[in-house]
Amino acid sequence: MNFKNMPKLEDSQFYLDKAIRRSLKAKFRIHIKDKREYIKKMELKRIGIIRDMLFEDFNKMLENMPKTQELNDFYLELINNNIGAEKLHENLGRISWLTKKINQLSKEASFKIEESRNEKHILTIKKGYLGRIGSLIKKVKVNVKFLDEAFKKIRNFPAIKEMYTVSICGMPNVGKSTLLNSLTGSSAEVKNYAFTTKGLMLGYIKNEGIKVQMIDNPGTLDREYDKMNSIEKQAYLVLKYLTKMIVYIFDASESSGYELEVQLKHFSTILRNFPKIELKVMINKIDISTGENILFLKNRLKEYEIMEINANDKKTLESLKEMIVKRAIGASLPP
Ligand SMILES: Nc1nc2c(ncn2[C@@H]2O[C@H](COP(=O)(O)OP(=O)(O)O)[C@@H](O)[C@H]2O)c(=O)[nH]1
Ligand SMILES: [Mg+2]
Repeated sequence: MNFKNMPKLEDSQFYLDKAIRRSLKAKFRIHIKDKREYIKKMELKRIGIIRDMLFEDFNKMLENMPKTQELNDFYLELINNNIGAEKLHENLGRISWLTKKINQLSKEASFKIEESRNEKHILTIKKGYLGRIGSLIKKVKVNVKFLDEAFKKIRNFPAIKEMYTVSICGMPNVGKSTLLNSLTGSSAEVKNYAFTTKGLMLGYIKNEGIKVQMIDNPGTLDREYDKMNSIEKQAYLVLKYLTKMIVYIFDASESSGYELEVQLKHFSTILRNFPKIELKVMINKIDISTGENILFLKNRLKEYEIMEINANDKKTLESLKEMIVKRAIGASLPP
């Protein structure tokens, strides 16, 4: 899902002003001699323009919103947490109601103008029409504002795809981003998705006809879900709903600033929260680590499959890459 095209919205009055301005520029190609006939045709034309323009602008707000059925659990929960699914639905409903109301009022006004035999009366009908439309537009002001805020949040959702997904986890500065870049190569779409610099980064491994999604997952899971900020929530939900394999990174050099014991504690938190996800353990930064530190980690992590790597050195990553691709191919085969 890519939400980058969700529109930025203006104040609701902006759309009405724009429509009225455009309607005042309406012209006829043919000359209409009779004054009453001219006014009638002109006002009918203007109402048509106002109706069409308003419909287009407000309907766009509805059309750009992905339908609930099209969204997976990950995005549904993001919406629920960041915006509120029910509130979003309510506000979209108001806009839908508005578009119907505009249609109905335009039809009624046009009908009355068609029937009218008097110029002054035509202009009175038009004035009444604009008055009613104006008060409708005022009524949806809060809804448009709400949707603008909601769309802004949705635009910042990460554009995660449905495919075999690997989360790279570990404490800050252990080498997650470096590994992502080395594994997914220069052709990968590695993007920073957040409004803060701590967003989720994505990359793709393409190999033997299979594509794997790699996510640099900054989640530290060191607080309750409700207390997490929006990026931490995204990171958590990626693990909860989308991750098929966790590649956990240890920094054996402790140059990240985190002692081995602290990293082991974090590791066990991830394990405890997501015991069912397949797990691979990387001992990183072996180029600048002491043999003692590497041995210490290996002893403490005996029951796991461990690889020793230097995230900057692609040669040390070959078997990791091979293993990921193999697992993704395995997952794509029917059971
Ligand atoms: N020497 C060495 N430095 C590394 C290695 N992996 C990462 N780094 C460095 O560690 C720092 C933090 O790496 P980064 O990928 O940003 O960590 P992240 O916060 O986990 O994403 C950077 O300066 C990297 O260049 C490694 O295997 N060896
Ligand atoms: Mg990073």
